[in-house]
Amino acid sequence: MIKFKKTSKKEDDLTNHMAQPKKTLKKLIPLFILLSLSALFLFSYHPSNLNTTKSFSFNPSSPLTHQNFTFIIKVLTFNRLESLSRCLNSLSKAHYDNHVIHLHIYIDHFQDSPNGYVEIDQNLNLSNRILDFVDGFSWKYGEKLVHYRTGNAGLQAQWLEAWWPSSDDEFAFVVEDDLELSPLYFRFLKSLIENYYYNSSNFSPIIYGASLQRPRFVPGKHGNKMQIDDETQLFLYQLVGTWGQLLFPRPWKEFRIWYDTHKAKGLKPFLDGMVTTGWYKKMGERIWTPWFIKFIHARGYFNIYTNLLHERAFSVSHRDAGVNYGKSAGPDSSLVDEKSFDFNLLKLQSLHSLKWYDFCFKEVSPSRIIRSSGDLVSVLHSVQKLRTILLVNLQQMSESIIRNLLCHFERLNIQNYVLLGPQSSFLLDLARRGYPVIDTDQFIDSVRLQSSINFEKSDEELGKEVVVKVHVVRKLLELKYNSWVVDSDMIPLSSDSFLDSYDHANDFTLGKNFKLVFIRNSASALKIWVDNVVDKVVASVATLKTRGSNATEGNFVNLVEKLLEQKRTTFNSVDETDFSLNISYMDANQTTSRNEKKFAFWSPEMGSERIQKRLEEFAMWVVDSDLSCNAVVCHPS
Ligand SMILES: *[C@@H]1O[C@H](CO)[C@@H](O)[C@H](O)[C@H]1NC(C)=O
Ligand SMILES: *[C@@H]1O[C@H](CO)[C@@H](O)[C@H](O)[C@H]1NC(C)=O
Ligand SMILES: *[C@@H]1O[C@H](CO)[C@@H](O)[C@H](O)[C@H]1NC(C)=O
Ligand SMILES: *[C@@H]1O[C@H](CO)[C@@H](O)[C@H](O)[C@H]1NC(C)=O
Ligand SMILES: *[C@@H]1O[C@H](CO)[C@@H](O)[C@H](O)[C@H]1NC(C)=O
Ligand SMILES: CC(=O)N[C@H]1CO[C@H](CO)[C@@H](O)[C@@H]1O
Repeated sequence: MIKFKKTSKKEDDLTNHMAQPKKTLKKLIPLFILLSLSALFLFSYHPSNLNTTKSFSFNPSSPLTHQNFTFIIKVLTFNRLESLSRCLNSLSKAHYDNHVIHLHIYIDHFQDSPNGYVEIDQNLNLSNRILDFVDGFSWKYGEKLVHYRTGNAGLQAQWLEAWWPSSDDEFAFVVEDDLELSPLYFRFLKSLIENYYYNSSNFSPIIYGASLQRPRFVPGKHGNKMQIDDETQLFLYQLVGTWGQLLFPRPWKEFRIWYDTHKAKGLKPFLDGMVTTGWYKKMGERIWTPWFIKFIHARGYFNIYTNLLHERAFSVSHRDAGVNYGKSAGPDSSLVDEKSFDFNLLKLQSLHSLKWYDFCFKEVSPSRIIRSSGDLVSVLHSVQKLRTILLVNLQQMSESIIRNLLCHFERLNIQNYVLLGPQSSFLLDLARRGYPVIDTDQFIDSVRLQSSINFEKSDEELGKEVVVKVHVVRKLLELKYNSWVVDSDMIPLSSDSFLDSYDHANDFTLGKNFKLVFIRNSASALKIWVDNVVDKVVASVATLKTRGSNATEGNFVNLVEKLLEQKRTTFNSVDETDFSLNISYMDANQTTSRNEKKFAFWSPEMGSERIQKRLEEFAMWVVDSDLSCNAVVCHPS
């Protein structure tokens, strides 16, 4: 039993970044089988009907004027009476300011004892003492509910089965028994809920809760050190913090459903590049966080954290001997107390002014949506260092292909791009996840104010796309950036695929095959662009209808090419097949040396399914069934 229990130390490593314990797996295997059996057993009963005792120990006549949202503390405990006692006492000493607070205590059952009756008796005695203590514990702030299991559930089931929100106004605060809470913790959580949940100007559906622990761990391999400036009291981070985690109702429900779907289909929460995936491979279903992390990664959700300095936090873990540690590791942080901390000085800034960090602890900038050329300037600063910008057109490509492309950018550390597409929930989702986007519909409106552009219905999308590209390139030239203009029917094969390696005799380089344009930043290019291209391209798009709409004819490269020819401006013409893989016909087996190639591309006629199949053959399909990247790749920043 002890052997098994120690394994749950992994869970705490999530927050503690301690060296992984070197427990031999051999010893664990029989226990694992036992666990699987007990999991099966658990599956067949409905936990809320059994072993549940309810007691209402608060005085109903007390003034409950502040009752608004429902707040439930979920204490998860097992076999540490002293820890549980310290934990519950700290909870009962906190300030609740007349808010009704429910306390639900989940007591896991001991496991089968291989060492016979002596051990069984010890376990039974301990369980009885814990039940006696919990029964005698008075909770005056709301309902107390005790759930005593009939078999060992383990941490995963303890967490996952602890809560199904009964409304969007119900919040769960999950507390493992070796935690101790600051008397101020609830005041803090209440103000978070009021400010970031009920204040609609700060609400975001992608915030799943708040962790009260001191943040310490970065799960992405080779991720950044956790460095936060002293002025930052609150920030957003994707990682769950299991030492005092407040959960918001909707994301938790979504998670439970997502978990069911994936579990039932035999999918695993593997996410390459994450330390936690290694834990899952060793620990399997005994831990729950790899599942939650995978879900959060797929959805692009965030958690609120505090940075209170001097190693302080509203919740600390004592890392007690017993379940998680061979011997007590002592508290991980110090508790915020009323004397040393002025709660009134805590600033809850607006959501958009907080800093956001991903699993690599790299800062992400959600909601960079460019609606006019004026919006470009600040975004350009945030995406690049090399004075070269990639404009990636998303039009006419399926969502899965685009998400796959973005994962390649992430792997290759290509950051100097802006995505361009029509207004859609997909585009907004990309922006929300931190990708910079140009909303062509709004951008075109900002251009229309300056000149009169009107398209026939049939040319509308194409026309907008071309006109927006023309205007964006102009702005880039004015700001002295080189531009690449590409569609999303290609994949770069190396980090420097987009580095400028072309003949510098000409400012313009046009590709014949897959709509690739490179425009070098120069005074002459800007002059040509300003004098000729903008108006002419707009005019040619507008007259497309007279020649019949034709995607090939109307595309950006062709239009630029025609105009440069008209103006007798020389340009480089490159054949992309010289430095690319055409995966439409190439066999993955025949590929001699992928390393020398810059891009992979395919014919636009191939349907999404065939493209995906081909990309899989070439090992270039790097998204999972949720269409999220199957790896987290951290690059030092
Ligand atoms: C368990 O408790 C009973 C009664 O309190 C006691 O007689 C017995 O010795 C205890 N067993 C162990 C193993 O502690
Ligand atoms: C809601 O949040 C906004 C932005 O932070 C803030 O200006 C406003 O005062 C808040 N409203 C309330 C009622 O707190
Ligand atoms: C579209 O343009 C291409 C190249 O200019 C031409 O070969 C093709 O026939 C055109 N298709 C239509 C439907 O006009
Ligand atoms: C790529 O391969 C497809 C299929 O063989 C072919 O139709 C297409 O012309 C090729 N593209 C280039 C640029 O070679
Ligand atoms: C490519 O190689 C794999 C493994 O060697 C083989 O199974 C497959 O049939 C080959 N594909 C083609 C098209 O030859
Ligand atoms: C459960 C409940 O009544 N919630 C309300 C609390 O107050 C906020 C803001 O005043 C409302 O939006 C909630 O509906």
